[in-house]
Amino acid sequence: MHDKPLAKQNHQDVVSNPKTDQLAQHSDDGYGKYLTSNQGLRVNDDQNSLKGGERGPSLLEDFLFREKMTHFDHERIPERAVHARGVGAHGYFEAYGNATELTKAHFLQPGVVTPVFTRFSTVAGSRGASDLARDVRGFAVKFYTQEGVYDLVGNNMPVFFIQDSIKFPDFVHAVKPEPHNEIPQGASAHDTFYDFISANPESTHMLLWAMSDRALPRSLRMMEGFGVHTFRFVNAQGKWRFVKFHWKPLLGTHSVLWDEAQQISGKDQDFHRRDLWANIEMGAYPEWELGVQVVEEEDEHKFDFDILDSTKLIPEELVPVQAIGKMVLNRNVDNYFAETEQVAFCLSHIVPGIDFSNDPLLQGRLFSYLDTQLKRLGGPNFHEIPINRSLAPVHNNQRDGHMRQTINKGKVAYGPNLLNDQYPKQAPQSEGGFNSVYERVEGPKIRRRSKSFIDFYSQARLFWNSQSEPEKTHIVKALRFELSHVQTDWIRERTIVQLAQVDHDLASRVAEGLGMDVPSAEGMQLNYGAIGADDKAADFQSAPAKASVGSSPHLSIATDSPINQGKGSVKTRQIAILATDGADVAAIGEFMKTFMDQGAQTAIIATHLGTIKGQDGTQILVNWTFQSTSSALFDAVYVAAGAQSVSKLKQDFDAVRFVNEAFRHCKPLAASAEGVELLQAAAYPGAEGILDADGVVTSADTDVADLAQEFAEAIKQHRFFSRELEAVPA
Ligand code: HDD
Repeated sequence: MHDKPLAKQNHQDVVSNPKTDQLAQHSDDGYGKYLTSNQGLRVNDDQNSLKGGERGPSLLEDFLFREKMTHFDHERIPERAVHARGVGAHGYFEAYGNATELTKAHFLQPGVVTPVFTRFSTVAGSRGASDLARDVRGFAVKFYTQEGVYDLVGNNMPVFFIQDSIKFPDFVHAVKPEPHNEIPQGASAHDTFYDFISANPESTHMLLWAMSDRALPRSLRMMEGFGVHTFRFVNAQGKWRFVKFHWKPLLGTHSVLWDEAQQISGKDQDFHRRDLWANIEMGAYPEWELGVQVVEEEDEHKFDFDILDSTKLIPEELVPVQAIGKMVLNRNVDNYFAETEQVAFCLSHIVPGIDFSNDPLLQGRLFSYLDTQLKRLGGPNFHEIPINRSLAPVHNNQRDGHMRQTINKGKVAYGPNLLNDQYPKQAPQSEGGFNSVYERVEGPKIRRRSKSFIDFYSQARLFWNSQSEPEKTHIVKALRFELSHVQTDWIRERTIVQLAQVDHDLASRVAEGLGMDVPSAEGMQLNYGAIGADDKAADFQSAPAKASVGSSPHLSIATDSPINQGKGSVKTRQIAILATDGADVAAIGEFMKTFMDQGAQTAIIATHLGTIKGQDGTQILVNWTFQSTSSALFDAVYVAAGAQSVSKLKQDFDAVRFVNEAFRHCKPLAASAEGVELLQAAAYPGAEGILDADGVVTSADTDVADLAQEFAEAIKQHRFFSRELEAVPA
């Protein structure tokens, strides 16, 4: 059916794969080549316009000027309607071969390795917005399988804000900058968003996810991915089962604090894309396992929620996630625009062995993605753009259209035909022809939300109950921050009332920070969503969250949660070493070697760039100064020994603040010998006990071996939220 199967290969080999080879045919680096026009004409002078005399008028005849200027004038294309800000990378997916009973999809068969392209994105911000916004993250993976392109277009959260895609334009208009003044950029903390949220309680569950630490990933390499919807797996015997997709990061799932995120957005708005790029360039390839939750057809209704409702998830305690393969991202793009900007993900890109469910949010997406590419990428031939091109051969009767590349031979452009012996022929299922699963569909033609969807608060409560105390504190703080940016009182009040339907403690803790009590829901219509003009609103009001809702530990990203167990590592962690002239350079060298051998990355932060001279005269290169970087960009901080160095650092406000902030952001700190004095200097009201705090490692002497070991254990804990104190003079 197809040319040579992709043999199982290791990291290095997989860099050169059929997709890379296909893209290579379209790549050009121009080095060693003469400058030409787009027509291949070698250009002799590209620096001067053609004029009538050196000081004369420019001539219309100057076709080189016109071609160059015209192409420049049309370089910009519409940004994506949502998810405009993103970063992509190439890699491969290796099947574990344990899904053959579940699906006939070729890329999931034993030993099959498939090239992939993955694009991560934020949702609300424009293309130039900051990476570290509080937002949902897009997690879109394009599999170039031998049966065609398969797109799994997910997010880093397993549920969504709305139950029916017809509401998507409303939701997006509400979260995007307000239309009268285009404010705020890439943020949900404003009136229209909370007006929508407080009128559409179907969004309550997702609101809590968006206010949780999940919305502030430490790195795109350290976040989960979810297909969100219920899909179907179809096996070779035609048997189908419901399936939900998960991506589990091998580095664990970790986040930053909101104050830190704001600092990072100020210091480096490319924080996430730089992190991904740099780690791939260094060979620290990020990896995720693809997992599935499988529900038999006959078990569709065994849950106390509807699996076709995308505001609901299936707790892993009820249906465990089975890992069926692994994705490794191991090659950065050669050109951002050509690859990451022009990549087009469409949910309708599926392969035999995978199919859709009747989830009303999914159904609308099947239209929107294809539709939106027509405008953004200039027409129906976007599939021919190299990054979107299938590795499986394409043969059909779709012709012409803007920017058509393929030259379809012959006079037959229709089917059925006899002139061309019916070619290109319909493929029998035995030959990989795709056919939708057979499903009896019955019911009146109706525009109505299913009653089985009308429980807006129970899973929100499940999520809240599943959070650790620090995670709950972060959700409360996030809602206080967001609602304090809402100008309209009654929108704040309505939102608090919605939260009270989930959990009263949640609502009262948020209200307290807003200087208000929890208003009564008495006489308040809580749900305006899902209701047509002639519907009785009362029929669509949800009861408060079921008291019986327990918790699902897999929903917490605390270091000791099931999803992070055994994943603590210093690999790719950024460690700041604070030192200046007079530091113990020998000890610093030993410290750096210890951590770089474990795959961590270290950087020396000093009071000046260049090199610092150690107490023994040896020199070491400085990476940053306290003015050119921030502790927010690092995972951990070590203060090196050396009396002269430490006394200089103690006099430097930025050095003191660097430690102070890192402590406030609950990061692991370490110091050797005199270095301990800088930690003490950074203490602030309420943090007098800085040296005894969790995650602070010190040694009286300059021997770094033991200290490094203890510090590594602290770094594996990611953060020490036990010391999250209110009053910090940062
Ligand atoms: Fe969407 C882009 C994910 C609901 C309509 N969406 C887009 C991208 C991701 C998602 C990751 C960026 C793809 C890329 O990187 O190029 N969208 C989701 C998820 C949803 C979701 C996980 C809910 C489960 N989206 C959703 C709905 C609709 C859309 C309900 C409309 C019916 N999404 C779009 C879009 C975008 C898009 C307007 C904008 C750019 C694009 O498609 O390529 O078609």
